[in-house]
Amino acid sequence: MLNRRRSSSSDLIILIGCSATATCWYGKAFNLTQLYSPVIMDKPVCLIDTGSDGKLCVQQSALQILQQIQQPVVVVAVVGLYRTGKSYLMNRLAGQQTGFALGSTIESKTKGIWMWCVDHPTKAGTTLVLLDTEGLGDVDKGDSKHDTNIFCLAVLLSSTLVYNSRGTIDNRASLDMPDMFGIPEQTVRYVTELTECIKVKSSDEDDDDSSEFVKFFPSFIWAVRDFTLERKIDGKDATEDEYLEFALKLKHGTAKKVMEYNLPRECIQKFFPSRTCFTFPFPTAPENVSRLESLDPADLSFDFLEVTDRFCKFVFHKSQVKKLKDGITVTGRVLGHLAKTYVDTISSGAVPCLENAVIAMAMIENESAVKEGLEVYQSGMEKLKDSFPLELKDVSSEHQHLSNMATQTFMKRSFRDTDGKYLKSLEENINKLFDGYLCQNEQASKRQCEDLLSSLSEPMRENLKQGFYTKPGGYDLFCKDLEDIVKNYNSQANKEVKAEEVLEEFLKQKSVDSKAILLADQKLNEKEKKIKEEIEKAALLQQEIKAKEEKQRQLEEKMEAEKQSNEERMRQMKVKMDEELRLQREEADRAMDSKLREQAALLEKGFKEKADRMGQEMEEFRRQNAEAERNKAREFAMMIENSNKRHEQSMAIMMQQHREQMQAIQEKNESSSGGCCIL
Ligand SMILES: Nc1nc2c(ncn2[C@@H]2O[C@H](COP(=O)(O)OP(=O)(O)O)[C@@H](O)[C@H]2O)c(=O)[nH]1
Ligand SMILES: [Mg+2]
Repeated sequence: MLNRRRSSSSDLIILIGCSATATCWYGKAFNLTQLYSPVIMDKPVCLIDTGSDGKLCVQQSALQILQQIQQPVVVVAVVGLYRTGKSYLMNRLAGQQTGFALGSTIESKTKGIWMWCVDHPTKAGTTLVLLDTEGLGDVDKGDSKHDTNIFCLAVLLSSTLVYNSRGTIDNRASLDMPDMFGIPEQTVRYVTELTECIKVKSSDEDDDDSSEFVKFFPSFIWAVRDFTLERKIDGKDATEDEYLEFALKLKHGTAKKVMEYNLPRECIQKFFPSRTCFTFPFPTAPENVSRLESLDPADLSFDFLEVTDRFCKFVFHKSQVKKLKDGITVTGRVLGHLAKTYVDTISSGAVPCLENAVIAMAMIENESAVKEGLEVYQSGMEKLKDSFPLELKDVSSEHQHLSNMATQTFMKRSFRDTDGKYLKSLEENINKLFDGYLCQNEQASKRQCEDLLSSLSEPMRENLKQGFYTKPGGYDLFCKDLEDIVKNYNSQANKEVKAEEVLEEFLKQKSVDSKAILLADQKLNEKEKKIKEEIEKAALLQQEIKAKEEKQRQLEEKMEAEKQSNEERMRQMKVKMDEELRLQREEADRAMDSKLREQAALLEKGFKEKADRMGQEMEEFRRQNAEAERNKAREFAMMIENSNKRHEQSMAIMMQQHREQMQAIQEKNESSSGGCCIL
């Protein structure tokens, strides 16, 4: 782990590593508050590698790191030919001199995809994930499919893709056919191959759905290294971005050569929602260039430092948090799952599909969201359990509070729970737990009430043992003692959930003694005994009714708590639904803006036919967006309806119990009034 401290004399930030002192040369990009936040990794690790079977595989240790990152991630991936300074540039973004291994021989160092997670220097609460890829077109590998896969994964996993190339658009090329970023045309095919390597929807297997790429593709930065020419177009100075647009300019005509020339350019324009260019001058004297990482910043060219600084600032300020289809934010944890899903798909020979990835992510995340929600509920209730027995209203209100918190926790992590399956699972599990806690509270209450009665009736037990009540007038004495016990008990246990039930049981037990005492009491004649017996029976029944009524009241209280929890759940679901719809709309608007810009550019440059095609694409886009919104709204409405139905059903069950109890009470009442001559 690194220690960071601020240099006292200047704005430079000194990063002290375990092996060397590294200077953060974009110094001012940091501010003090971020200085002391923890650095996640002190060096990069391999994220995606080639296994012994020659297939791509994800490194478990890297997944474990991502698993711990709960923050949203900005993912910057670099791609391009091998040995073009990609790793060096990524180290700059990490604010370090060393980190990703640089190749100083002809053999490229980076294999597969390497990852470095650092605190985002400007976006608090966000992690910057840097992905350095193995260079494309390494002749030694002789496996172009492998290159395509690496390129494809970089596109799929990043929110900003840095397309790195060395060399310039030479004079000859720039006047006539600028070669693509100085990269041989054969490497540009990776972009055109994306249409076959990435699917948006799983359903239209053979359809080309690349017109939708722009919705989820990363923004695009072209980094041209060792750019030694003046940036001039038609003799006029051009900005870096103008230069990029110039390089991407399409040619008129339908000849095969023109089409081949246009295709990758069209793909870049169509697929990537935004494009920017940085032209880096030669970094230092030629004899130093192979040991760039060990050079003092003072030995680097001022212009090179200036562009690098501007590049880093641009990435820090403009790179967005990685989003999944439908605008869902990607955290480190989700990025790990995403990498695994895509790599597994590619290794199995299938084509990665954005829609399927979202479904897979949603499944993993929603299951975890249920677990997290339950943990919140359970840990809160476990704490409450220490103070059992409690009044029902106290248990219920804490249940409601924790259930709301659990729903909030669930909502924070879950997404695309369109049929409410996971929310339902959370609800059912919480209710199961709640029933369990209610039961434990009742047992604790029962124990407490029984203990109380046991201690209050201790003298009576002693009297019974001694035969104290076995004498004329003994029954009245017994009744008096019993009355005192009940009075005392009621004053001490009246708030206990089990108070009435335990008392009912106690009185039933005592009625055995009472009957014997009454029978033996010679002070009373037969008629008086009969009357007393009936009075006692009526009192017992009264207690039974009281206990049943209390149970019924408690059921109603539970029903009310359930009703309120359900209302709160539905409210939170509605908020979530609106948020997801908003994100979906935002994503559609962004894509539409990008298409409108492309269309305007095509029209301006006289490509009417292409512009018309784009117009049709947009029409189709609008239709799809509207349909997607309608579907989402319908799915949510159905979910809420199902949830309400579920709630109504459980209410109906409770009401049925309620009715049965009432009936039982009524029947008791009728039979007792029929049998009792004195009431
Ligand atoms: N000429 C030149 N060399 C560079 C530049 N950046 C890095 N290098 C050197 O190029 C070699 C390969 O760099 P590296 O970052 O490993 O390239 P990668 O294979 O694309 O990752 C190293 O010796 C670096 O010192 C640059 O902008 N221009
Ligand atoms: Mg490298």
